[in-house]
Amino acid sequence: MSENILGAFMEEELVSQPAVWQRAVEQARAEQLLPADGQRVAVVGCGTSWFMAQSYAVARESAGKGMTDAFAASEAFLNSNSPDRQYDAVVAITRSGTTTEVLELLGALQGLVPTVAIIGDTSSPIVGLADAVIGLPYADERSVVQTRFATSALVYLLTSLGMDVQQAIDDARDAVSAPVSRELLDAEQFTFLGTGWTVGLAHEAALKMREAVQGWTESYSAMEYRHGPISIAAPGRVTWLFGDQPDGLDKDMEATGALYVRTGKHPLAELARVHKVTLERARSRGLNPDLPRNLTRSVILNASA
Ligand code: F1P
Repeated sequence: MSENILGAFMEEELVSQPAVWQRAVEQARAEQLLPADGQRVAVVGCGTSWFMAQSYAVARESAGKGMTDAFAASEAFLNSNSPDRQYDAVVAITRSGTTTEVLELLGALQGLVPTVAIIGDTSSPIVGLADAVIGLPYADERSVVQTRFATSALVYLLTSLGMDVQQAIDDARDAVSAPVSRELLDAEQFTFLGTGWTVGLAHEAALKMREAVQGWTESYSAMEYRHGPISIAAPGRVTWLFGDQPDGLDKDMEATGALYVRTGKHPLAELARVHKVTLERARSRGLNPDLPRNLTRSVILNASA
């Protein structure tokens, strides 16, 4: 692999997702490091990791495993600053293990509430801060833009809830190898939609294209989309649904003239397909998603990353 090829790391990492997800499934089945069923859990992270936290939180609570809330680490209302809002455990998601807001939060929670960190870099400082560590070093990445760590962390977490992700793995094999159509490459704007646990995936897809393509993207819950944002849909633009469609949305989309993408494939595989589209859109604009503008692998405040 040549480092001169734009997004060479991102390509290798996104294509490896089906195989890496399989490893995450096996690891999740072999470990029991997450909070027990019934516990009140807060899940935290920043950026991509926050969106994975959102997906997990909805999936856990929907599966009847206990109250689960997701917070951006910088905006978390946890035991230390809100005595009325008591959590039994906090789960932190971070690829780097060096993100300042996550480290500060776990530091503040030490001795107050049990914490579990799900991480990519198993030599990072978060290892000394969290009470338990779930390491996914085989999913760690060299590209600044995250693909497989985030999705593998979510695969691990969903598997821990008893969700079977085999369909995602099967669908993703096609998703990461299928060619990207000219219409998707040239589209002016993308809006991503989800329902339930896939809303977090929609937010992540939109972030990916902002980071790597510097493009105009939006993301909503599919029901909320009709409360205003659908005005943005127009010919030459794309609206992409992850998972179930609310009644009548296809008819509403037809009237807009936008390209409506709704494949019926597993939502995680659809996110992997967005990764591929993102890579090709970045390349077609001469951008390197391994090194996006104004972004580092980890946001370390008051220091250079
Ligand atoms: C979180 C994050 C990423 C973002 C970029 C900077 O990192 O904000 O979401 O894409 O890579 O860092 P982490 O805490 O998961 O390492």
